[in-house]
Amino acid sequence: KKYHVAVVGATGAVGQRILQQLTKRNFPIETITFLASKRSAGKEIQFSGQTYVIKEAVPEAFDGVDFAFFSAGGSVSKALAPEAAARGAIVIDNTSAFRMDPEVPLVVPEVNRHDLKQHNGIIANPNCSTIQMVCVLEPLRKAFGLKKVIVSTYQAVSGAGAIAIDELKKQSNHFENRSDISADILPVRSGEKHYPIAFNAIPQIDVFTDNGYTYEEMKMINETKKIMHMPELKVAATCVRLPVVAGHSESVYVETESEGVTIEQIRNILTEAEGVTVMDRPEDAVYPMPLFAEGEDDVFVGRIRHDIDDPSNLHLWIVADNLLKGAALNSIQIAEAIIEDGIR
Ligand code: A2P
Ligand code: 11C
Repeated sequence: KKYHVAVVGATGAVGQRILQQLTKRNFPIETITFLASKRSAGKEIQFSGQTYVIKEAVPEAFDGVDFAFFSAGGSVSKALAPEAAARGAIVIDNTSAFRMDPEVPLVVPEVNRHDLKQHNGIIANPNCSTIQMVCVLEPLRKAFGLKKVIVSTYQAVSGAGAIAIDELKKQSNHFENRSDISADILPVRSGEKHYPIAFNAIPQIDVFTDNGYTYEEMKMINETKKIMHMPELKVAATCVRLPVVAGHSESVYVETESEGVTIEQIRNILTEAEGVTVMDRPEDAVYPMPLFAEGEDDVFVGRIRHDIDDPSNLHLWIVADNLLKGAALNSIQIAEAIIEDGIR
């Protein structure tokens, strides 16, 4: 069987990766529609060697669509995802619009594929930094139980969209005058203050919430508990933007329920885990890095160490392509799981 597919935000950083993944994974497409804002309507887009015309994303565009992949920002999803679902499409939404809605499954197939069965037309794709972390936490939970997770992230500019990649590119030419580079996008495009990202590290991703954490940090905290069905899990996060184009990195501290775990055990468990590649040979300077994770499907984990003071606890370094496993690939895997499991 083949399906009618729509891609909303087809011209964006994630949208472009969705097109790549649909082709690469040979997704069973009968017809495909490319949707974006009014600005792009009428422009041409290439897909699988053919030229298509982009249309404006309006409710009627979803008539007859089976799968609608959304990555055009939260407000577009809020307005149009229910319209698409009402027309019979299964929406796979890459924004934060519906993630914490109890009626909407929030899914990483390697972790909670079974939640797909509960969908009411909309399925949420988690935040990129959450996805790569839970892929590694879930096998550890199964083996040892988890009490607490403390994560610090080192995130790529592509998480903030194609426009942030352009800004890093421009600023990167200014090595000599780096203390007064002008900036328009980061940390938050709609915000009042902007800082250069080239030659810098910005400890703010998304806006601040009332408790002093940013939304990005609260997404990691709340989404992890929901995906893993562990409301009791203690999670803390600090999210930082770096001048990296693609690939988020994370330093993760994990408190397990076990009395003591061996590094060999951890490496074996993670080697067996679906979608995870262990890259951990410190003696040969082998560990995950974003430059080499870019374009790869898997989540890479390395620098696996004990807490020096407590052998139940671990330090890990986790890296993945935020636009692939963190977004486009996970979305396509959700659609594939729906088909395989006979949910559509
Ligand atoms: P457009 O190219 O027409 O602006 P990114 O995450 O890289 O910033 O990309 C955002 C994506 O969301 C783009 O494809 C953009 O299309 C799309 N988009 C932005 N606003 C709207 C809108 N109001 N309706 C539909 N798509 C939108
Ligand atoms: C970033 N994680 O790196 C964000 C991008 O909720 O889907 C993804 C935002 C989201 O800026």
